[in-house]
Amino acid sequence: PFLIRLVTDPNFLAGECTTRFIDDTPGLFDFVQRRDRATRLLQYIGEVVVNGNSTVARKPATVRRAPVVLPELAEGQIPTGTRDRLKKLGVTGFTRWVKDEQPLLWTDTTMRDAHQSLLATRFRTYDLCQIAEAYARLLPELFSIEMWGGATFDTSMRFLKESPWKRLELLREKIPNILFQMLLRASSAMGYANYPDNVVELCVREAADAGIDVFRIFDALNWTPNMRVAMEAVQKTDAICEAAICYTGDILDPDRAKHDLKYYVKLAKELEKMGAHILAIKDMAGLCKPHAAKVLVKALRDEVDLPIHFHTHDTGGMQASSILNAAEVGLDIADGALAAMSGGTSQPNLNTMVEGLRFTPRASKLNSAALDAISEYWRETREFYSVFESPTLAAGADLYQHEMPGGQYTNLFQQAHALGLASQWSKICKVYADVNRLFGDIVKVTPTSKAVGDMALFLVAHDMSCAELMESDRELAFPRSVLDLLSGRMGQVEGGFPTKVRDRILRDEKPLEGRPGESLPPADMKDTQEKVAKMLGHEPSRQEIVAYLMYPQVFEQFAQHGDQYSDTSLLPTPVFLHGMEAGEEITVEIEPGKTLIIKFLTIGDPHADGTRSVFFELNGHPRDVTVKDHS
Ligand code: 3PY
Ligand code: ZN
Repeated sequence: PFLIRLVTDPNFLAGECTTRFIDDTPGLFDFVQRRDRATRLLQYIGEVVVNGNSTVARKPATVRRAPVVLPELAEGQIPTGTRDRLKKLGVTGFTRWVKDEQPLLWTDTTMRDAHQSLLATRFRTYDLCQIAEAYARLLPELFSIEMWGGATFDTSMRFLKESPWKRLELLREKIPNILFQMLLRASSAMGYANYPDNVVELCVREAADAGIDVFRIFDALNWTPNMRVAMEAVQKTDAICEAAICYTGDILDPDRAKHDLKYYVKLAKELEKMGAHILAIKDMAGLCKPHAAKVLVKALRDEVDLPIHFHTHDTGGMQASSILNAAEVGLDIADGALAAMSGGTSQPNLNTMVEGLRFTPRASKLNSAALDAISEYWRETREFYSVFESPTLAAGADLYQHEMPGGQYTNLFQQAHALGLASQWSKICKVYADVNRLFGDIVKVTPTSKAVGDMALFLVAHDMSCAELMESDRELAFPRSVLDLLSGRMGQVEGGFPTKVRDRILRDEKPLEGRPGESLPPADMKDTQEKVAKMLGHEPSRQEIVAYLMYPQVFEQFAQHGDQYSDTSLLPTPVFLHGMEAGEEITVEIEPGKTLIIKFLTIGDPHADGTRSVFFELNGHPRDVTVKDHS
């Protein structure tokens, strides 16, 4: 069509075809560009129709294709919310308001932790954006929406082939009034290893500029020196620095003195001194039992002058009681997930907890009907992701022995399954607990939980107990994460790792002294910029530089995907994951006002060279693409 347009253009026919003609006819290249994006999208759909999407291990028998019906929304101005209040009062005035507020405030984690914990972090921006305006209009009383950080940065590029930055930008546009919250792994930022200080600082600056209001910062070993760089970086912005104590053990158990009440109070005071604006209790494994929650929150209330925000996972099934108990002794903010995305390894049910507090002094101003309507959207949307669901894994009381984080629980099971060890699941849980003790009873959360999990799988696969490991001096290729943990590359633990264990595993490797960030050379930003520019063929934005610094290979593959197929995040989820069905028609808005109507017709028989033609109609005109059949 480009050539046809060219040769039928009146100026061309009149012999005017010089480079000037091209310069003066910009529409020509718009057309090429538009056509090119459409072709690349068709190529993508064709690839998935013929070969499947590699993110989806096997196609389920039935796939939900019907779009989800959205709640009806009134027009007019978006109501004001916590973000407007933060802007008006500044951080100090805002946190004072939080402390003085009588109702318990709520964070909805559905857009981050809930799908991270239930669906391997696979929710796509497409589906998050559809419901965003409903949040802004119907739930302005939410304290915050947790929608970024944790595993989302990695998985969005690695599996979903979409930009985490674009997600933030699009949601921010649609929800200007409610605080956006992210989970930041302190010196590991949005990654799994410690990064140089200047990388952590850049991550924070860019995230704040792009619209993050609350940074929940934790260190996977509760080692505060490793939180300082991230906390100070947040304090230089207008955002809220929420510092977390990671809860492990059981403050009620006299035999678990390492992580007792005194330990947490001391930690909280240290974080307050370091300038935290809000204190989070990050109970990533759902271990903080109902009575313990009351004791802990009461003590922290008495000893620390910061608002307290409680995050837990419902793996054991009773964490709503912990939140409601904590609410009785002055908890300020709690995390929940909307009903359809709650429970199990996710957060407890926000809808029913809000009802649970109705007619009490801590009753919320949130509208229950609105919570239910939005939850209904999530219930239906979840069906798009059925392929990522894990079988329900009810935790037994052994949860309090192995202490696996919610996000890891089903994941490790899947890993065990892939290694043919699923039938030994209860043994893996037991060995996980043994490995924790072997390492000195540590905090287990990304990335330290991965090291403990990898070691447990390693030992079970080698049919070896912790005691046998320590008795033998056989040379073994330990998982990389285990070496990183024991060598101090994930940071230090108070009192250090047990020397004998460290020596047995590290052998001749010398462990790192002090804070990893101190010995890591700063990233060379100029050099990085040049590398990324070469990779992309254009000057990179600072956001692209951050994405590259976090995950160089994943970012490169993501950029290649964009080159090859253009922006596939615009496709509806069933199409992105499973392709199209014969006769199905979709509309894809590639930019405001530019819509493609794509109808999939059929796949042709294989050609001699192993390729197939895939036939479509694009805006009513027949089009086909050629795809190599890998079957
Ligand atoms: C993460 O780091 O992604 C977590 O959710 C830890 O709990
Ligand atoms: Zn969590």
